[in-house]
Amino acid sequence: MIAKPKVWVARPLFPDVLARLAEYVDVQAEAVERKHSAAELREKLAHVDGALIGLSDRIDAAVLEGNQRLKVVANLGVGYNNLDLDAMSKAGVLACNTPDVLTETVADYAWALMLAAARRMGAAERWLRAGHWATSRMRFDDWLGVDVHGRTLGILGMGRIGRAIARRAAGFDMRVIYHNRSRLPEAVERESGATLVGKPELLRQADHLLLVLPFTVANRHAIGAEELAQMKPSAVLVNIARGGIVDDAALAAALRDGKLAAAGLDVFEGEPVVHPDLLALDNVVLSPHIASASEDTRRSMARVAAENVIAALGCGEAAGKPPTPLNPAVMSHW
Ligand code: 8YV
Repeated sequence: MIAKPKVWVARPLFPDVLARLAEYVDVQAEAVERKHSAAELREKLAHVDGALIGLSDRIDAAVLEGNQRLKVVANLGVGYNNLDLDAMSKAGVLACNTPDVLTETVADYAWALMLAAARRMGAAERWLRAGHWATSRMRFDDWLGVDVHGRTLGILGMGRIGRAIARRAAGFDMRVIYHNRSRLPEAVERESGATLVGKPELLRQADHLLLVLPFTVANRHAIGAEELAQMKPSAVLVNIARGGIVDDAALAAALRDGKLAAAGLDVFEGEPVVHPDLLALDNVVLSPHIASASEDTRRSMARVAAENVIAALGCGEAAGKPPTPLNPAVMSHW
């Protein structure tokens, strides 16, 4: 009997997804959630044919050096700044991510953060829970927030998630502007109801600025002190992309000094550690990188990752045809 391929699952995963993997492969699943060091990744990946990993697991040339066995790594997320695709291609390792299945859920969450930050929901809830409502005389002009409806929504980065965020703006009678590396095809622009503008225009005109950029070297601190200074003091900034896109210290300073009204942040530069200056502010809504975390979507992400590994290892109904490869050319050398 031919031995089943071996697959390492680096984070605890839904039992039904592990069972699906086990139909075809020998599964070694971690029971505890944690970040793995380069040395641990190197050791684990040396003895398996495939792996499902989290965003905190970084796969680069050093991790892959000398690895003759590994064929596929599936990232449990759409963003893949933790994967060095060049190094993976050179090592003949297929990289896969989880696009599409999370688009609408992440767009919903971007709106939740925008509304919560604009209407000061986090601070209001903390105030109520602390018992202040019952003991204070709340004034008619307390808790005034920023309107969302009828305002200008700016989107930096107009991929699948940016477009899903834009589509929702029609229900709020918003004008939508976006900035992107390249202009969207006319039909897509029409469907999103969005108009392309330069980055300075986007910063100056947006009442609500949503960051939906992939994290690349070029996008590091795409929003820093200089960019924040160009925004309206009444504006709201929302980041559901990657922490490093925003200079968190500069953002905290702008929020503290009244240069920006509020922010909603799901991602942070040094996450899971959050900049203490942000933690000290009341006009920022913070969440622990959960934009894709709905029951259905996290299950779908896990399933897509599993199907990629199964198919890449030549098993299952789609053998040889993983659904969402990032560097499919490597498969022609297998
Ligand atoms: C994470 C994300 O994958 O898809 C992405 O790029 O950032 C999220 O969906 C998720 O939080 C699991 O770590």
